[in-house]
Amino acid sequence: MHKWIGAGLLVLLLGSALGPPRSAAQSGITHQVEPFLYHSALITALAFAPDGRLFFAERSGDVRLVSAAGELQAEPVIRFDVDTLGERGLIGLTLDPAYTENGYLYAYYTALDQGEFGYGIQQRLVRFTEDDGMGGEEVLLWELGIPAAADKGMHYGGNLRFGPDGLLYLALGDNSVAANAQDLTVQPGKIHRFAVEGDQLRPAEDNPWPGNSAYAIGLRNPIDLVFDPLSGALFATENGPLCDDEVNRIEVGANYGWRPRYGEDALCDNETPGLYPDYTAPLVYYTPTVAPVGITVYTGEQLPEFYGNLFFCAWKDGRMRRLVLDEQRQAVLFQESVDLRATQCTTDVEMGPDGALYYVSWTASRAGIYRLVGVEAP
Ligand SMILES: [Ca+2]
Ligand SMILES: [Ca+2]
Repeated sequence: MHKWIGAGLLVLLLGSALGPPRSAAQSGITHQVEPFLYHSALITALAFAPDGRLFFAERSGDVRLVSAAGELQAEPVIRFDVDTLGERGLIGLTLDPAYTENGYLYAYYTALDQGEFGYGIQQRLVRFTEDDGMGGEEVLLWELGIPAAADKGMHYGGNLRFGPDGLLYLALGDNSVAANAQDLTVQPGKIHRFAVEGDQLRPAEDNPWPGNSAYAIGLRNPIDLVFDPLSGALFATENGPLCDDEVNRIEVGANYGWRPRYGEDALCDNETPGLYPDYTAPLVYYTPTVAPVGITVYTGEQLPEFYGNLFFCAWKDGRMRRLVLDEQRQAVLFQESVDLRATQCTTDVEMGPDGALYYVSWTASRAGIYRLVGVEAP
């Protein structure tokens, strides 16, 4: 489903659907919801520093910083000149694995055309150095021009993450052209894996298609990535058309099946197993769609009942899904919506260094960042 659009209306429609809050005793759940930061701008990605400070991306182009105590720094850390048509904007943010030593942050955004390519816009992956809350000059590591004629302002993905292998993974949507997802000569519609070498990104040496940054293909609009701390597996959310929203376990060289005329002259893959020979089944899928966005795995101590569970936010209904995985991390044993009281899980969800589960609630009132914290057992 399309994101970033019409959420105000969505909130009005959903406001009454959340139902009365359950007490901890009734539900057997021992968490409670706490506001962390009220903030009206649309936050697309959360990125914690090891010291508890939280960087976050606003879709309109600012990276902001909030202290572990919830105090927002007045000045943005850095401001990017972004295009916000459709699903464009600042949509990815992550810290370097050695951030504590080098202060590096990486961002992914859709930039206004600078003229030199003759395209409408560029998708850019940049790095900047943060020092005492302020970002230095951005360094362009990678960019992709989008032919204006083909682009509809939709499906750019995408967050970016460093894996346990030290390589940088980027989730790219298909730029509204389904054929891109199966075409290894173009980059949209895939998850890419790069080695960062100085100020350049190179395809990782053991990528499945030599010399190509593609790591997995056949994706329509993957939004967020998480490396499972328990297994090292990579999980990613994926947005299907009117069917097959997915959470995928991303395997090297796998094809997740998105292609032209999907769901039109053929049925959707997940309800028609065997339809597409190269198709890799998702961990779980949703038809009708819910628009899965931010994702994380919880491994903190505050919420022991959630340990090892996968969580994702759904843009379309504002619910936070909790997925309990099997020991091999290959299948979903159980899932439910988490009780968020009157808040929603609109975009990203991340575990903080304090072991609370933070999420973005973009609602008509009291929008901002909330967290699930543990409650002392009675
Ligand atoms: Ca798929
Ligand atoms: Ca996340």
